[in-house]
Amino acid sequence: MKRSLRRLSLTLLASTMMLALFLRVTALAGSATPPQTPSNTPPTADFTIDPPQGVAGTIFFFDPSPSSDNEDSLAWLSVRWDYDGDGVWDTTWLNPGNGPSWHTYNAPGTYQVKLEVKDTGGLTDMKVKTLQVGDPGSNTPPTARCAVTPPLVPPERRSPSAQPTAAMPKTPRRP
Ligand SMILES: [Ca+2]
Ligand SMILES: [Ca+2]
Repeated sequence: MKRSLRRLSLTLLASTMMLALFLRVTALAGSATPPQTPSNTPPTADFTIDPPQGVAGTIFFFDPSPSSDNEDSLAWLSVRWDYDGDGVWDTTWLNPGNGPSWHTYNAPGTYQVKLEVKDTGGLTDMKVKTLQVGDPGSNTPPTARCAVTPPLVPPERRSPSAQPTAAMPKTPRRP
């Protein structure tokens, strides 16, 4: 009888300890806050074209370095180009840290140059710029620039000696 009582008390003690342990673990699990994952924001695509306009055969340089991202530096971004705006990407994903890309156009026209930028989180942004490519054979009007040195002085400010002094021919009088 004593032994069975002792066994019962041991069992009760063990159960109590197990329950306490369970409650402790549950409380810890409930109070633990989920890890804070920083929210990613999409990049901002931007680029420059050098020269800003040209003719067929001109080598244009496209620089994506004005692009930016809040979380990734430029070297961590990926860029790709659609130079002629036909909806077909003309490059694979490139590292903008490698500098500008270049392209020439065989035919004159107005092209919608498209840049897509992707960050390491997979978020993207696009930028489109219009590029005028002229005909290398066509003649373009010159740009007129004029400068006068020294500046012209209005006639009323001229000195009398500067006036033309040619004498009027006298008409012979009739007798
Ligand atoms: Ca980002
Ligand atoms: Ca294309």
